[in-house]
Amino acid sequence: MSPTTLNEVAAVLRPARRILMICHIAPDGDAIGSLLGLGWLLRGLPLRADGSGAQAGERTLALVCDDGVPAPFGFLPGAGDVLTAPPPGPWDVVVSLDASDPARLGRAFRPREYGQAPLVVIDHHVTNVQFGTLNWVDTRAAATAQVLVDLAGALDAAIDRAAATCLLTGLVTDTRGFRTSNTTLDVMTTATRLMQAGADLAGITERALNYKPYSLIRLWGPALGRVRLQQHVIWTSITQDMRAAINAPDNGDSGLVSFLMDAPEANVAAVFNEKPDGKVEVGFRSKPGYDVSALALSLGGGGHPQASGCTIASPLADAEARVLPMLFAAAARNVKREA
Ligand SMILES: [Mn+2]
Repeated sequence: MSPTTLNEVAAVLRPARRILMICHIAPDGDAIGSLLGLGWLLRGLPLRADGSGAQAGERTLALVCDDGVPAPFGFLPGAGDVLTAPPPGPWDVVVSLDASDPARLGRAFRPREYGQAPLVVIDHHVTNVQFGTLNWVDTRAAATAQVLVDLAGALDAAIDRAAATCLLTGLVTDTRGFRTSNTTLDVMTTATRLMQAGADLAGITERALNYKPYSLIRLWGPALGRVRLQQHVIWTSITQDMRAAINAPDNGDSGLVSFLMDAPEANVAAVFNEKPDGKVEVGFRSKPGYDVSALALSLGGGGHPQASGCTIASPLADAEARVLPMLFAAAARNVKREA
């Protein structure tokens, strides 16, 4: 199978009347921003009569995320339209956004219901397993939102203010405010285009990136109290007891693992987050030159060299015992120096 081109993806999407779009579970700003952003691009794209006698008319779009829209992204245009389960088909096309494998789509992914509809995978994760009929996976892109700006060009779709706001949110959150090592000139050029289209960079940064509710700031207290540094690995954990003690919601660590990675003594950072079902969600970060994507993949997760994650179905202490040796190995191996 030859690699998919952006024009092939555009050719499949352009005539489609009924489109189901799904982003990954535990969604971040790029997942939600890409889901909503593609929705706005397609709403603004005229649906022409296709010569088969069918009338030109409105597209039917369904935007789905198993876990809904997290609070920091509730301000995005169209956030209220996101469904937590797909409505009945049939669909002309199903699109997966920002997900490296089908398990990341959760219960929303129901391939047996798709019939002949092609599955279009649009992503930027180096760990993507190419599970679509068409796979447009651009690993040079800093965000799926950036890939969608390229797709807008191939579709000849106008980027209105709503689309630009959603897509810039994806870029801002995945690059932590244009600070990650994959923040290239292309990223900045794309961001400039989105600002020219009306997206408010400062507003997006404030609402989507800096968002830290009081309950989560309080949770950082006990989490930072047990932080450890060993062999250039910095890590901590968040237990259900800690959350219960301060009534903190079960929605991640809101950037704690990125904060830990700011320590100059560390090459690799991790936060072990105990979930209500007893499983442990682990977030990984690394300094440029170190790679946490391979270990996340080997643990059933995925991500990027500098940011990845996985879920481990064992108690917290067992999860730490299993993962820490892998972190020590990753922190000892400078992939840039070896290349
Ligand atoms: Mn992403």
